[in-house]
Amino acid sequence: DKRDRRDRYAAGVMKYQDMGYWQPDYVPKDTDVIAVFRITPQDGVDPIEAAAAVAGESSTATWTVVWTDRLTACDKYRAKAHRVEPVPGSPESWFAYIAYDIDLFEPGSIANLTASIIGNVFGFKPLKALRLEDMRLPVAYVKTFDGPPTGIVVERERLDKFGRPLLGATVKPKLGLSGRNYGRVVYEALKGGLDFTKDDENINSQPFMHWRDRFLYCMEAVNRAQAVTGEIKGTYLNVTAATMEDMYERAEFAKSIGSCIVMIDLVIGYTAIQSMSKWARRNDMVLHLHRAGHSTYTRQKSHGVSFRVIAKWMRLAGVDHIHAGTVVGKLEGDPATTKGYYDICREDFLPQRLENGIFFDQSFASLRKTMPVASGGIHAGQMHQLLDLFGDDVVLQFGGGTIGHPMGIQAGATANRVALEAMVLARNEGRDIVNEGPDILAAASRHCTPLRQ
Ligand code: CAP
Ligand code: MG
Repeated sequence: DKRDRRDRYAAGVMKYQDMGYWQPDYVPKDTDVIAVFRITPQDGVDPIEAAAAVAGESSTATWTVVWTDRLTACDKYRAKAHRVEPVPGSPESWFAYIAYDIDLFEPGSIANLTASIIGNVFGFKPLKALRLEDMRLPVAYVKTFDGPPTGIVVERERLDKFGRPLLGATVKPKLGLSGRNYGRVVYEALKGGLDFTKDDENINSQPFMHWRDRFLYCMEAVNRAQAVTGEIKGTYLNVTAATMEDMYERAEFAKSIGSCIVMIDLVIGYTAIQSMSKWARRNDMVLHLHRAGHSTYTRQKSHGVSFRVIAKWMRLAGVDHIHAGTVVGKLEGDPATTKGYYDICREDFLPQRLENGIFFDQSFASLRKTMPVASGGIHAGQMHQLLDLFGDDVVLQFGGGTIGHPMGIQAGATANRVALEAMVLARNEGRDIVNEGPDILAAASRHCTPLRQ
């Protein structure tokens, strides 16, 4: 058998499907990890061979049979492509379902999971393009992760805010403000009615404002705003930095001066995210994740990784907030797909729903829930659409939509808060907020000059 395979290789006809990576009769076990990839083979490449190659290279294979395979339980460890079907409306592409034995993965490590599933295959020659669309993560594997340190329920209890979306704003301009001026933006926005303000993705510790200055001025603003409003307020202090040591130092400092929340960017990497999640869990802090950088690999429909997969990984890795899109704002995203992202963050059990891009039933095995964040080009005039799309468990974040208000930052915040309160009230009274939304806003604005403006 071995010699026969070698001869076939030498003749150029040995294929991944001959090596056991295509098993059309395989029935995935409850404990298997399953991935569905969108495969676009090169011209002339058989889609089944392309699927087998992805299964092979994302598990045990290299380009040829190796003698040492026989020293392992090779059939158990081979990933098994078991279903290949055409992508509707896309004649070049195929959905390939691949099952992986749970023992291929180190418990509780996103780095290890991703090194297999997206580690080697995306640059593979027989493929024109490859996209990881969704994954079914078995309960046995989900249970090896700690998940969000705080979660939606406990975050609301700490904030003492219920029955409505939370409101936030990203401080603008993104770069260039001094610590003192930055703190003024935070104070005005919180005093005007927002629950949170937020550092932007790219504000860390630049020459114009070192991180300690920002943290100190921001917390002074939070404390003053809490005193004048009688509400609990927060500001996401971005602790993203060059090293873990720096991030821990910044996070410790944020906690020591009374912050309830810290922020990280997706670009810090999976291991750093899991480390910060562990830190947040030990320190009773809320952990906000800004998905900075994701569109470099999530946006193309034929190549990369769907954001729904990133959202799943991040709930396991353990973030309390994650940016998940707005539908109506300045960044791309359609309602059905975005709903799928929100459900991944907020549901305990998610049934397969292809119209929302959910390929598999997925249980989150009682991991806490991640609060999705709608951010990017939204404003008070869209409040009815935002509330209808996302419901209550969401942070609505208006950067330009607060700080760009013609009457100033505090007025911008007040406009957002009044619009939200009016819309929640109307919804709770059973009104049709989608169709009556503009009228509801107009009525509320008769008593609120900032909203009218
Ligand atoms: C929004 C924002 C956020 C994006 C991120 C910006 O500002 O601060 O980073 O929303 O996108 O820099 O554009 P505005 P996403 O509120 O002024 O638009 O949430 O999709 O990751
Ligand atoms: Mg930003």
